[in-house]
Amino acid sequence: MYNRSHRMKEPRGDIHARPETSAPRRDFYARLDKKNLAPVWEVLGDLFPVEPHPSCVPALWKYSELRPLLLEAAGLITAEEAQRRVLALDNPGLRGCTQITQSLYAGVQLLLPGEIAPSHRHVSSALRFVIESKGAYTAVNGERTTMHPGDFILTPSWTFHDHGNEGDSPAIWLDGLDFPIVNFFDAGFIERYPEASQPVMRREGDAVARYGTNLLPLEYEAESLTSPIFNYPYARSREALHLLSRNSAPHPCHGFKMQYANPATGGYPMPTIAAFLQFLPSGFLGAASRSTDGTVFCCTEGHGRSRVGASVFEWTEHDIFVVPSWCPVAHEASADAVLFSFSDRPAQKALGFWREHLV
Ligand code: GTQ
Repeated sequence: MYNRSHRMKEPRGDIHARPETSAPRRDFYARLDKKNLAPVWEVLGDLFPVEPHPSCVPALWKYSELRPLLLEAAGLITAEEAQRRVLALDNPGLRGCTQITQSLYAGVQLLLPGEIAPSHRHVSSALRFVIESKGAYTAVNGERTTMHPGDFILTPSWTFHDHGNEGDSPAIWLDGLDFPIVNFFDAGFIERYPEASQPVMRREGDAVARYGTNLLPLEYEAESLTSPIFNYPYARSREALHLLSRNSAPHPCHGFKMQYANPATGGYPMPTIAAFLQFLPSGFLGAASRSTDGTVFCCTEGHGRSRVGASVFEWTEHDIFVVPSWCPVAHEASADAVLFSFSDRPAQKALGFWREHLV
C-alpha cells in the first residue's frame, strides 16, 4: 500500500540519458529479470534526478466541503467503532497511499459531543491543529489538555493518547502524522490501551508549568526527542506574531513566520515534524520560494491566495493546501491572515538533505 517503490517517470533532462535499447540488450535484460537482476544504467536518471520531481502534486481542500462530509461520516460510524473517525487528505498524485506528501499523512478528525477516540500508542508521532472545539481534550501521558481553535498539540512517539469531546458542539481538528516515514523503515508498532481513556495522573497545565514558562525543572535534561510541552496555545503564538509585525519588516517570501520550538532544546518540537505559524498582513504580496520539505498549510484567519507551481489556491479560514517538495510557492493576503504549516524538515535536516531556495 505504501508508496515506497521507486517511481518510474520520464527522465526530465537528466544528466544520464537512457541508452538505446537494442534487441540483444532487450533479450539480455529479459534474462536478467528472471534472476531478479536489473541493469542500473536503464534507470539511473530516475534514481538520481537532477532535482526533485515528486509524485505529490499541489492540492487544496476547502473546509466548506470537508465539514459536511465529516458530519456525514458521523451519521455512518461512531468514533468508538472507527477508533479514529478521520477523513484522510489524499494527495491526488499519491492515491491509495493515504499520504498528503511523500513523507507525511494529514487528515481531519471529528468527535461529536460525548464521544471518545480510544487510547492507543504508536511509533508514529502526531500533531493536531485545532479547527473547531469548545470543550474537547487530548490526553497524552496522563495529562489532558483542552483544545482551543488554533492550538498546536503534540503526541510524541509511543505515548498513549486519547481524545474526548466534553463540549456540546462538534470538535474538528487537522491531524498530521509521520507514519509514511516510520513505514518506510518498517519500524511501525501500535498498542491499544485496555480502556477507552487513560487515567489522568496530573492536573491540566502541569507540562506548561514545568516546561513552558521559560523555566525548567532543576538540572533538566531532555529525556525524549519530542518537546515536553504538548499544547502550544494559539492565543500566545498569535499575539507574538502580531507584536513582531509592529516591530519589524516582513520576510519577502514568508511574511512574519516563526517555528514552534522545543523549550528544552530550542530544536524542533518533534524529531520528524516541524510546524510553523505565519502572519501575512493585509495586502502582503510574497515572493516565491521553494524548499525540499513538502508542506501542509492550514489557514487559521483571514483570506488570500497562494501560487503553488502552476496552481492558484484561493484560501480562507480552515482551508488546507499542500505544497510539494521543491515546488515554488508565493503567498498573498487580501485580509490580515494567519497560516499554520507543517513539514518533515527536522528529518531532512538531521540527514543533511534539506535545501531552500528563495526565488
Ligand atoms: O489520533 O491517533 O488521523 O492514530 C490517524 C491515525 C489520527 C490519532 C489519525 C491516528 C490518529
